Amino acid sequence: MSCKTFFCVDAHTCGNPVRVVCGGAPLLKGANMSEKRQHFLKEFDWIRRGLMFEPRGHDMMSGSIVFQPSSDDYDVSILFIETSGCLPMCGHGTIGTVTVLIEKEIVKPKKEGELRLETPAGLVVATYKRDEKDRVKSVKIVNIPSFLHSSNLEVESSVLGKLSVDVAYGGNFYAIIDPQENFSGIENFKASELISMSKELRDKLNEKYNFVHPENETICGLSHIEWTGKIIDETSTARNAVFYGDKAIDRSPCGTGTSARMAQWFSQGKLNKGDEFIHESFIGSKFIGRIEDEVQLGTYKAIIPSIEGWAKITGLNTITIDDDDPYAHGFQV
Ligand code: PYC
Repeated sequence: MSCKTFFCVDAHTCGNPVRVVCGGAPLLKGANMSEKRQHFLKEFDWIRRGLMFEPRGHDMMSGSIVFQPSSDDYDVSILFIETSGCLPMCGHGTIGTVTVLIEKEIVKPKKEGELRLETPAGLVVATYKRDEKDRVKSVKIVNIPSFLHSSNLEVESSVLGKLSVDVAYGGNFYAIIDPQENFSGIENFKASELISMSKELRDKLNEKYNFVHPENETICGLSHIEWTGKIIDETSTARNAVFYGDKAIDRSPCGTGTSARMAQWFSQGKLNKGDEFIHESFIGSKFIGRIEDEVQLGTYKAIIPSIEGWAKITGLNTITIDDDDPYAHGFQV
């Protein structure tokens, strides 16, 4: 019998959970976080399932495991864990992780106000501001190059009928479904209805098309569906409801989903370098996005997006995974 202990700080970013594993991480092999992610998936995925699935987690659970950096170029390395797997990049997860690492003094930044993060998708630079109580007030992350992968792909929904979707990359591949003849916008749907329609569309799009990152073939497959619709607050630019895992709608505006959507708008000429993009989530929480730069990524005209948001710590959580427990490695219903 063996019992493993994980020292976690639980938080949420704009309403979406982030469980940050600060102690108990396995030793991973690999020259960088992308290679270490492959090693984790092969040998240690039970840790993700145990910490994310019921009975220790839930459908929306998401988080990160913190590692020593692979090189002096970084302050810290991060592996993202979620109900769906190990994402190459997670925006709300990064904002929550930075808040935890700074507020709980788990990592001492080389430069005050900045953390250089090694993620499986590449370098992400985070800057943070403190409030008068010295807590982290907000975190801005400069994300990896994001691009529109394809436009107007056709997919048939058994509920809605024929849909036209764009696919964009912002750290994960997103099918963006904007209002159109057969879809009137997220304001007319419950979260449970969006969830029940999303999985079919993701499966069909992955069956029909190939989504592979031009520089890293381990980043492949469409993982998220980003439904859009009318804003609630008139100061916002746009609103979304992002489906992930098997049953989750992101409570935050989704950092990688916001990056993907900014890349889509950039390609459509609706957003330029320097423009701000205030993105509202399904529950009305907000991220401030911005196009920091334009770059070429293979054949794609990409953007470097930044995302700014806030997170709050909700508690300290020492979690055990005991082989003796029939649900040691979690379950999904
Ligand atoms: O914020 O990038 C994000 C994210 C991905 C999945 C859920 N949130």
